[in-house]
Amino acid sequence: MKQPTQQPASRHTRPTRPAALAALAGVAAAAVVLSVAELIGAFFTARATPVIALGSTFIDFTPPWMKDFAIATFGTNDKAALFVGMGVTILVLACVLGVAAYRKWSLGVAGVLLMGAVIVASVVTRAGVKPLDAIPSLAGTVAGLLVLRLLVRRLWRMRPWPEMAAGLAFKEPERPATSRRDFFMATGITVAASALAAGGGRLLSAARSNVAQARGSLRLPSPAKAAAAVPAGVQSKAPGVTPWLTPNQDFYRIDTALSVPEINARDWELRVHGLVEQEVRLSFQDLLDAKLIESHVSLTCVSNPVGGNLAGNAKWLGMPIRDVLAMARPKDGADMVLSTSIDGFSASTPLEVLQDGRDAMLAIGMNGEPLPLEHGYPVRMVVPGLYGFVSATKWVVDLEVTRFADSKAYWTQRGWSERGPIKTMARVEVPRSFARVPAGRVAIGGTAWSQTRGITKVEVQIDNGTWTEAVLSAEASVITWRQWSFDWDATPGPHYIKARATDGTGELQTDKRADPVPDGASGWQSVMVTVE
Ligand SMILES: Nc1nc2c(c(=O)[nH]1)N[C@H]1C(S)=C(S)[C@@H](COP(=O)(O)O)O[C@H]1N2
Ligand SMILES: [Mo]
Repeated sequence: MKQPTQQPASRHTRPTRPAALAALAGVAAAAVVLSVAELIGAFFTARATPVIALGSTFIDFTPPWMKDFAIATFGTNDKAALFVGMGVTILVLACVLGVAAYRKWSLGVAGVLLMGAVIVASVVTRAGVKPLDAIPSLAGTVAGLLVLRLLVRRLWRMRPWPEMAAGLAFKEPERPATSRRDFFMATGITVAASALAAGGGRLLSAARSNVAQARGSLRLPSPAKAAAAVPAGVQSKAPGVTPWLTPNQDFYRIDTALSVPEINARDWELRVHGLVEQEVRLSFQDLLDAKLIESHVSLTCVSNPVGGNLAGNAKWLGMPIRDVLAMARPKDGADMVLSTSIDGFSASTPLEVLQDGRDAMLAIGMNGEPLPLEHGYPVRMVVPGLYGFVSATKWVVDLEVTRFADSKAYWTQRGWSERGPIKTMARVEVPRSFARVPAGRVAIGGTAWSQTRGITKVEVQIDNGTWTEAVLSAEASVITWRQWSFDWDATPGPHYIKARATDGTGELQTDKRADPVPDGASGWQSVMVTVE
């Protein structure tokens, strides 16, 4: 009879490249942590899964220069860039963890527990997240630890005896040795199961969410005060200029929300409190029943660089904020309204701006549709004349009447200004920067804005020639952007096109270059083109 169990030859195979295999084990364990949390997380708040919570925490700690850099470099792809960066970081840490666990198991345990603690800490500190939402991350951490143990043990069994780490609980000689193939099999199965769990978690949470469906079947009421008719000729005559009205799917999106908050309109409530005579609570039905207004308003992001496209123009439907404030009756001394979203973002808006005649509103509709989820469904703020970071709170749930001296908003705490009136800007859209155009008549055109002051003049300069007035398209209102065009008789060679606007108070757009931080970019845009 043959001896069935002992296979001394294979037991003494030393794993070739043990560090690489251990790193692989670490990566598999990290995949288990994240995917198990994702799967179980389908039954909890979406913002509480490790990847989203870690990313959100990272965003909150992002210094202003880095936010500025990210938006300047990646624009509205800044979130994708963040995920790639996080993925690489997690990958590297997981490799280190695997190697550490292989060398000394107690180090592996400490590493996994430390990562678990960081994940749980970032989960439970998210706004609107309940302590129970830590369960998916805890379960993921435990599962990751078990898998790491399983895989690392297989690696140890490939080691020759003298190298066995001292003090291991189990007696190795009695156990069968492991082959490389066995290790790769176990790792492969783990990674495949993780992918399945993560995908399943995704599908499950999508299926469990009915917010998108509820939005689809929502009927918007008609406004008590309709939007002023848009005059003919608001569109620039230059072909290729951006549409005057931005379709919802093309509207820029900027926010700190890695997973779009899903709020049931039926559960939505706005609390108005602070320095007020009367605390007010509004339900979504209260908004539907209120006297709504409709108005075209152009939004602009403070992070928009000169010539950038973080601006959009839409028709908004909503309840005037001054009507809400009239119910609450602000006390003397209040000068600011701090609006907060369900995920913790906040904006500080001057009280007087919300009470003057402009169409500041709690918006529920965008271009005739309920707000898209990523633009704040079910309710957001829209305030003409102010950059979004101090006014346009999406998924808004709380208005605190307070004072600038007492409270700081999200981005103000991170080095941006506390107030943000929009700066006058003329943008050249055609021809594009570095375009090659044929000689002869070339249509130059673009969009200018100076919300609440309006645009009364746009001038164009070719190379260092004289500033010449462009043709202004029709103006819808002083709170929407205004387009322009300019016919240029282009001669061969390289040329620079510059544009600048004058606002309704007669003030010329400043040529002083400023970065977006802390209160918006300025300067005249210059576009280089080659005429052939
Ligand atoms: N909840 C929430 N609201 C927010 C933000 C955010 O990060 N979170 N960003 C603000 C900023 S900086 C801008 S420019 C506008 C952009 O609105 P949009 O994404 O609908 O274009 O939303 C504002 N409202
Ligand atoms: Mo913004």
